[in-house]
Amino acid sequence: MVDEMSDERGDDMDDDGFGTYGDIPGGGRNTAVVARAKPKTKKPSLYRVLVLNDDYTPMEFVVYVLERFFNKTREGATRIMLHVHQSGVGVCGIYSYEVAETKVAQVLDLARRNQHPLQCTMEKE
Ligand code: TYC
Repeated sequence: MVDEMSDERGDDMDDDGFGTYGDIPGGGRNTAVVARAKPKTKKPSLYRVLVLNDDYTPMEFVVYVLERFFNKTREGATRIMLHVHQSGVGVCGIYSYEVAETKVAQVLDLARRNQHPLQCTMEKE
């Protein structure tokens, strides 16, 4: 058991070299704390939300999903839907992890409740 007030050598020397005021910021010396000039920030990773083609989901339902959850115009939504229909997959939008996750869940929930097999997923950009 090491007493808080003593050190490993068991003597009573204050080892920080700054006298007996080690608990005071700056150790009692005339010091100042300078903030970083540029705070370190991290851009959030982005995720693509993808919709997949299938043989059964009605085109109109996919267009509706793109309008409702991805804020597409009727024209934009139709273009994406047709691209997915022809190529197999398409990007609905690009979001932070949490937003992408929510949108995927909303699409899958609406599709399930309407008994459509529409699949939606996300991938890191
Ligand atoms: N292939 C579907 C059909 O012919 C339409 C469709 C388009 C389905 C896009 C899903 O993500 C999709 N009814």
